[in-house]
Amino acid sequence: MTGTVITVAPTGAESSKADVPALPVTLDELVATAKECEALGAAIIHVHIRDADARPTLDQGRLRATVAALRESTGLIVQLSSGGAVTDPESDRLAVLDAGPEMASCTMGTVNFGDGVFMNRWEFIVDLHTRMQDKGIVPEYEIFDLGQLTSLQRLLGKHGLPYGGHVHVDLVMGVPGGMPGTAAALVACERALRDLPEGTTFSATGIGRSTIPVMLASLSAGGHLRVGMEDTITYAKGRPVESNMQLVARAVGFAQLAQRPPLTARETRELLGVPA
Ligand code: KMH
Ligand code: ZN
Repeated sequence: MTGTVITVAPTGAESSKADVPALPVTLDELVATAKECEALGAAIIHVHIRDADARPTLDQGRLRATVAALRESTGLIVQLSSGGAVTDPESDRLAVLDAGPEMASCTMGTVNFGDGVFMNRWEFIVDLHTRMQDKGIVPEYEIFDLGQLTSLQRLLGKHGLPYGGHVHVDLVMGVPGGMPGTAAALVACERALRDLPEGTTFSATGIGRSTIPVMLASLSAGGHLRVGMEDTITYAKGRPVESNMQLVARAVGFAQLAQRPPLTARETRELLGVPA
C-alpha cells in the first residue's frame, strides 16, 4: 500500500451549528471547506447536508445542488451519506441515490447509536446495494461492529460485487453502541476483511477521543483515513476543533510520517474503481 486515501466528513447529522459554530452547514461553507480540504490532501468528501435552519435534511433539490456544486468546484470524489440522521425514513435514504453521487455510503447493520438506534434492516441494505449496482454508484460499506463484516460477506455472496468491482469499507469506530475505537478492534476487523474479495480496501475513523488511536492503528495496518467534524469536534483536551482543514492537515501529517502520503482524487478513483 503506497499511499493513503483521505476522506473528509465535514458535517454529519449529529452536531448542531449552535453547539459547533465551525461546522459547515450552508452550501457556500461546504464548497469552501471542500476546496481547502482538497488542496491539503483529501480525495473523497462524505456529505451530509443541512436545511436553511441548519438542521439535517435529505431534501432532493438540495442534494442535487450540492453534488453539482462540489463537482464543479473540486476534483473530490463526492460520496453522499445514505445514512442520514437516525430519524430519517428508509424511503428518503434510498432517494439519496437519485441525486447523482459517484459514491454513497451503505451501512451494513443496525446499531445502537448513542441514545438512538441507527436502523439498517437486511432488506433495506440489499435494496441500497442493488440500486447502487443499477445506477453505477460505488458504495462505501460502513462498518460499526465486527459482525457487519460477516453481513457484507453474505451480501456480496448473494447479490454480487458492487459497481466497479472493487470493495471498499469504512470502519466507524467508537460510536456508543458500536465497536470500540481501539487498535485491538481494528486488527480484529482487518483479519475479518481477509474473508472478503481480494484487494478489498478499508479506511477507518474513530469518534471523539478514539480519533488518534484509530488513525494511527489504521495507518499501521495498511488502512486509509476518514477525518472530519462529523466524527471529531475536539482537537485535543479542552481545545475545540477550529475547522475541518485542521483535521485534514493533521491526518496528512500522520500519513506522511507513516511514509504513505495522501493519494490524489485521481489516484483514489483508480484504486476504488470510481469512474473519472
Ligand atoms: N448519521 C448516522 C446516523 C452514514 O453517513 O452513512 C449515520 C451515518 C452513516 O453517518
Ligand atoms: Zn455520515
